[in-house]
Amino acid sequence: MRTDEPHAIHLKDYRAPDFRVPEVALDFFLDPQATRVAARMRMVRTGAAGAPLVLNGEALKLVSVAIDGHPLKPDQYTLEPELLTIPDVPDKFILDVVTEIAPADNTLLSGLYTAKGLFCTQCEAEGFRRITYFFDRPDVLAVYTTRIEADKKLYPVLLSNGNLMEKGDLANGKHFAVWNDPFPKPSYLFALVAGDLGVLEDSIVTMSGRTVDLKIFVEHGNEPRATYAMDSLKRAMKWDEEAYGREYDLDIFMIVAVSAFNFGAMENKGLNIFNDRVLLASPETATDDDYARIEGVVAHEYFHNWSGDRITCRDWFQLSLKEGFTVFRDQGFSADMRSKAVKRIEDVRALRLRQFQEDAGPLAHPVQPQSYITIDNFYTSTIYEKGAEVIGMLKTLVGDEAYRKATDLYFSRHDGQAATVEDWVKCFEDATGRDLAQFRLWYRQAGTPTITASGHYDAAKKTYALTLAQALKPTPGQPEKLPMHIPVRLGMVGKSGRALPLTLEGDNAPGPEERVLELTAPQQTFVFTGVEEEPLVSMGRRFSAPAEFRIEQSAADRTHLMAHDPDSFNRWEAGQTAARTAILAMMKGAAPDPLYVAAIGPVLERALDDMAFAANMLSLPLESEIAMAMDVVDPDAIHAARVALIRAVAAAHRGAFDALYGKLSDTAAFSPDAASAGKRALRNAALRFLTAADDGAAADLAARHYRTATNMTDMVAGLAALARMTSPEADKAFAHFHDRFAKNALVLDKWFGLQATSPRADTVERVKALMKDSHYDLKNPNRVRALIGAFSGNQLRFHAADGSGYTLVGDVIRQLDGVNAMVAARMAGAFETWRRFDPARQALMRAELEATLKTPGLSSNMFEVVSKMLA
Ligand code: B3K
Ligand code: ZN
Repeated sequence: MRTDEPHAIHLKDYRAPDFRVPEVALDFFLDPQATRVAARMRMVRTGAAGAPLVLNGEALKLVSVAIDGHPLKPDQYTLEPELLTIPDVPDKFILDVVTEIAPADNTLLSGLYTAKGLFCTQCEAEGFRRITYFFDRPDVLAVYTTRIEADKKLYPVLLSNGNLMEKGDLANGKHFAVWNDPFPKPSYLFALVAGDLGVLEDSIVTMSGRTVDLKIFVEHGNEPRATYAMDSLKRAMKWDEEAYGREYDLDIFMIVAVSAFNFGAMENKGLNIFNDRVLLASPETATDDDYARIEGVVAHEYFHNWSGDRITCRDWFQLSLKEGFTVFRDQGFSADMRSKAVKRIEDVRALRLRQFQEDAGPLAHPVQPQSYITIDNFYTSTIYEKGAEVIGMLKTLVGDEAYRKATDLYFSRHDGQAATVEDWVKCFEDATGRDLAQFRLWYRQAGTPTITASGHYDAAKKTYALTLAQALKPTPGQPEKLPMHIPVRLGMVGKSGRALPLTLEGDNAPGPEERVLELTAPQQTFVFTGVEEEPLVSMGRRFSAPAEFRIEQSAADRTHLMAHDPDSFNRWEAGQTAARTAILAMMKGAAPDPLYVAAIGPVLERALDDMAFAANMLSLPLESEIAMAMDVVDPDAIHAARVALIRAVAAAHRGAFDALYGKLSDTAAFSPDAASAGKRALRNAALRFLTAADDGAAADLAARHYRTATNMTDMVAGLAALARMTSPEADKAFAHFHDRFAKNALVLDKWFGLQATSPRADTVERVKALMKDSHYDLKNPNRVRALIGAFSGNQLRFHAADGSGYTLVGDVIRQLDGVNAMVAARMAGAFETWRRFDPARQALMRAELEATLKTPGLSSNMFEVVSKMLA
């Protein structure tokens, strides 16, 4: 057990820094084992006279420190493991610090590290302090000049933020480059890359007519696999000009792809660094989902240039200010590039899967947390995805035009600043004149509100009274909750299938067919008049709030909405609710709901009208989504019932699935566009049902699908079907895939992942065997996530009743903690739902968590998540 319990940092303790640092000059002498960093910083006191200079530093060897050119003697400063304190400093001075670091030993992948012969940095949130001593906090903004010196043969490419000022050759086979970034930025946006890389080049002319060079650096030979990212970047740059009036500001924008990275990508000013998983794509190696993710992440990081870089966060409690907003921006971009309805469905699905789960468990926290031990643990779905939902609600409440006015105001008012969530909301109040006091609760209160609707139709008066009630359960540290300000978008559908006008009592003209009600009290009744027939309420259209919408509806009502709701999102939602209800009933012994099974008929008949949407209509709620609806989760029963419902649908519509599959089986050349991807998604959805029996015939079809595939999407669909089966066909296909892609790490990750997510009874054993595969590597986060991360998302097998899944993951996270604590702590999230299972499983999971907490030398990252889960 840790004795030095790490202490928490609280928002209420925020204090402005005592010094400004207008300029920083960094001089890097690169060497994998001993890199020397000479930092020169101009310091100006802004706080209390006489306050000491206290700088962050971690895993550094201090070589020398000097003030205004005078080296300090050891008694003039104190050095602690994570701080350098100089008690006596003037009000204005130049500080020179020389440190030495060992990038090759940096398995945490935070600060400066090497991977496959490449130097690269990751400084968000607190990695810069692993490079030199500094005010490693987001409210200290400096102009950086970076000089890099390195061996020319090994590291021909030398990059940092901003514009290239100078480069040249030096003696001993060395060379150098000098970069200057004129935009003041916090240290977390600093970046450096050095290595032998290929480059894909392009350029774009911005809205004011400036030409910007675009460069994507990749391993030699991978240049063609960066063309989709380049294309996405150009579209994103244009979109941000049109949708938000944001123009790019430097003369060059660069992206570098690296193979060892703790998460997706990083928005360093002018030099984004990407996990190659979200950058490289070709039809032979990437699925349609990969393409969509690349488009989204390239846009996300680019959009940060304004929402994050030009305007950054005052402190890490404001993280959602940049992350929630930037997610909202990238979601809008992807929706415009693809289908709005399908994008919304995917986003809501992801939100429910991760964020609702987080909100319902021991790690629940508000969009603006009040305290943390390790900020790395707070790059969560709540900060990102719920943060984006909060912005979506603001837009819904104020309308599109006022939204743009507010964001324009935000960008002009706070450009160059480190801002707060409060600054952001204030811009909405100032731009629209609305009072958002109650709305601010969305930032402060954790938990997913429930909105329960009940209606009363008065046939004689032709009125419909709709009562909406909101409730929010306690979450850790927040026993009492206040009522929220919730936009509820809705429509009413008649039994005939027509949309009914929504005229509220007191309106002087017939109302529209859709409107947004503002729920602000614990309970409110809205009376609609002129309602010609008893309506079915279509509530929470397009998911107008990150809430759980509840309304008493029969299976017949749901299947009616599934077919007739004019809002396609809610047609999908009705289908999901119907399927979930059916599966829950089947777990109690009911037969598959014949109404739901029949309702798939019309979906198939209309499938070709919007294929991507139809594919979503055909995809049943995931096992973990069904678990969310249970008080005590029974993973085996959920799996069995879900499979039984799929089989019932498959049996009832065999002919239609066959016909659809055949019709979509042409061999047009691959194109990653949304329409082509939708077609593949629909065909692969049909394959899921056509192979539902998991028997010999199913294996033959899946194997044929795999063998005849001309792109990775179809190969993976075939392989995913085979992964469910124990058959020679499956073994053959997996062996073939392995041999064909053994040299391609990203594709091999799929091979690991598909086996880890299999429902087969021997999955735990197979995962253990795969951990001994020569390609498995605890030091590579992508590989660990592909195998262990995927396995812990396999509800059926991770939660195996004998506890074998828990031990497997428990052992890995404890071992990984010593290698890469950030990734390990994130992976420990697998145990987050432990209290929602039966007592036997709870005890097994608890034992893993307790064993973890007792591990000697446990990181504070892991300590924080595990102790909170056990609290
Ligand atoms: N801002 C980074 C995330 C950094 C995570 C640090 N633990 C990527 C992004 O959200 O765009
Ligand atoms: Zn981001």
